[in-house]
This record gives sequence, C-alpha cells and structure tokens, in this order.
Amino acid sequence: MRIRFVTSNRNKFQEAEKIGGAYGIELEWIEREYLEPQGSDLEKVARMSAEMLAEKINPPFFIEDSGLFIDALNGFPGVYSSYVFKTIGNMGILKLMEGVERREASFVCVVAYHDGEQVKTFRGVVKGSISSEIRGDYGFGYDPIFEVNGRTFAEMGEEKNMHSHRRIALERFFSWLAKSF
Ligand code: ITT
Repeated sequence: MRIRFVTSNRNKFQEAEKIGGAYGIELEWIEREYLEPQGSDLEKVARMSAEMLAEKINPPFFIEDSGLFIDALNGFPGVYSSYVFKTIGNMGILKLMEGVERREASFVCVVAYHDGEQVKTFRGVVKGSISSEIRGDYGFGYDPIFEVNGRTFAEMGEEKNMHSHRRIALERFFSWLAKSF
C-alpha cells in the first residue's frame, strides 16, 4: 500500500519511510510547506492543518506535527518548536536552561491522516531530558540536545528511529491503516 506524506522536512520523511517499510507501507513524499494555524494544542494544530491542506491536495494523505515540550519552561517551545528552532535554535534553548536543574522534557508527534471525509490523529510521546551541551552528529532539529537514557537522539543515529515520538505515532497510524484496508 502506498500513502502520501506532506512535509517540507526531508529528515522527517526519511525516518517515516523506514518505519513504513516495516509495515509494508510505501510512502510518497509530497514536498510542501504549508501554513500552520496557531493554537496551544499540537493535536488541534495538526488536525486543522490537514483540513486546510485538503483544499489544495486531494486526500488521502497525512501530515505530522512535532514539538519539544520542556517541563521547567511550562511546555515551551511546544507548538512553537519550529519558529523557536529557526530563531534561537539549540544554543538558545541551552541558554534558557542554564542553571536549571529540572531538565525533563517530552518530544511529541501527532500524525493527522485525512481520508477525504475526516481527519484521524495518532499521538506518540517520548520522555527524556535536555542535555547540558550539544552532542552528536546524526539526526536534525533538536536531536543534539534531547537525551534519552544518557544519550542524545543525535548520538543514537538509526537507533533513534526505534523509540522516537515519531516511531510511536507512526506505528499507531500504520497498524490502524493495515487493519482498515
Ligand atoms: P513540516 O513541513 O512537516 O511541518 P517542520 O520541520 O516544520 O516540517 P514540525 O513543525 O513538526 O516540522 O517541527 C517542529 C520543530 O521541531 C522543527 O524545528 C523540527 O526541526 C523539530 N523536530 C521535529 N521532529 C524532530 C525530531 O525527531 N528530532 C529533532 N527535532 C525535531
């Protein structure tokens, strides 16, 4: 089975493609940037983005919205993760976290699938912490500062894909998809 994934982010597509392979699902990349509505809830933002996008791209397709939620910053950058990454980046986050002892954070991924009639969402969460320095050469985005069991996602390489927020959300989606057809 083949399904379209709309994203401007090549890294996300490549990770999703590998996970899909394990379910016999082939992904087609629709490389496209789309406007995300503002909102305080990742799931609502993903759902609304998929609904708005369906006016331009024929369903079925899915999108995926991810965010880093830092406990000590009351969930910041959360739904603003993309903007914050572009503006202050990993160094900026580390600066905000200077001297902060509580370093717990979660990475959340919400997949929103539009089937032509409605949108269904699937959520994946991984708990970790913010490292005290940038570490690792793999991955993208916040990977060099997000740590699980002492290693950053950027240090894990392929292993990130075994237990990331994206993996969890996509596994839920793909197993649902496999059952529905
Ligand atoms: P889309 O076109 O799919 O929206 P995007 O890169 O804007 O691509 P998001 O809004 O979902 O994607 O991502 C929010 C930010 O979080 C963005 O800066 C990403 O680089 C970063 N991010 C997303 N997934 C990540 C991951 O698995 N590891 C590290 N950073 C990630």
